[in-house]
Amino acid sequence: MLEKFRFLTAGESHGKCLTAIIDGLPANLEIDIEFINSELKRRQQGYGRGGRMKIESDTVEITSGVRFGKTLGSPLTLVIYNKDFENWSKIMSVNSEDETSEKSFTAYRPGHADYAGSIKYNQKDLRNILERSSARGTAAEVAVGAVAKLLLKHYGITWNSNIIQIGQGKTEEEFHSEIDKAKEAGDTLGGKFEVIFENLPVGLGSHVQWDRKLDGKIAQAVMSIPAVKSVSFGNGQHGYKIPGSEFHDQMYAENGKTIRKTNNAGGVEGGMTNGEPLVVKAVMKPIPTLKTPLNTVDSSDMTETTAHFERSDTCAVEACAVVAEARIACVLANEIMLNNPCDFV
Ligand code: EPS
Repeated sequence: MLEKFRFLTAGESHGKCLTAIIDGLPANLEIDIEFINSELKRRQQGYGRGGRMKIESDTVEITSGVRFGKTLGSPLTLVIYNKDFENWSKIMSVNSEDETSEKSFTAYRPGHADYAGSIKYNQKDLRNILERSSARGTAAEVAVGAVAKLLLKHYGITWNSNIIQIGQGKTEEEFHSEIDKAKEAGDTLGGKFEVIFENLPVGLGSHVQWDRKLDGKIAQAVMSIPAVKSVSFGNGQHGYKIPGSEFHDQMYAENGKTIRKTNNAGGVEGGMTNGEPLVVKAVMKPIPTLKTPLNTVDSSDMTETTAHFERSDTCAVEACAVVAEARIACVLANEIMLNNPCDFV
């Protein structure tokens, strides 16, 4: 189906820059660059991030679609420069005369895109897969999501996210000690988080066609974040444990309004928002680049070896929640624009 708010991103992890083009924004939307930059900063933070975040201080440059602080309705282009590129300019050069085997690697990292990507794209140097499969690309998505959030904010929609669990830890103190322990062991940790959007109108999405169902669209958007392995809505993950009489959110009338006392559906029924908070939960697996390397195969000679290690994070669940906010904001902005009879705000 034809979507309205669409975007594509481009850029390698150690390339010159990340770029995103957004199409389908309304005209006259105020673009607060400081807000976009503050979202980029949130993505860089969180206990357990690695060395790259000490190098970068992500900020955005807008090169099209905005004039005098407001959108024109034309495609909006966002650029984030990689500071680390100055250390990689030869290795990531676009020119054939610079070709080098420096920083090439051939030992697959289990859990990453290296194996399938190298076969699919017929690449001997696994760096040619790593560079685009790296979670660095999520910086561009967070910038796009920040623009989507500005549209949602215009309509009074609010959001937040919480970390539910990291390893065995359920409190912030425990998150930190779990991450410290993993770091010391040269290991990595995943976690579970939730993202909540409130004040959404009833009826975003639709029950009439499978590819218009909002929960399906959001699941795709969140599941495709690097390392996310599970997405659910409300109490959906536990839906097999309790009978329908307890699971479904019963309705009551209060001052001419329909109200609920529970939100096990997570704000979506029949593929549409139902006016309750949208609650999306997701699990991020541990990052697959480990200092204590896993058993693997070297693709150059098919011998058994241990996986390539490259600077990485011990835990990036906090950043992942920020990325999920951004991805969901884009899906919601699209639904708002599909329902919008005009191309301006
Ligand atoms: C990341 C940038 C990357 C990694 C990390 C996330 O930069 P570098 O490879 O230069 O350290 O730190 O990506 C991964 C761990 C991964 O497996 O993709 C970022 O900007 O978030």
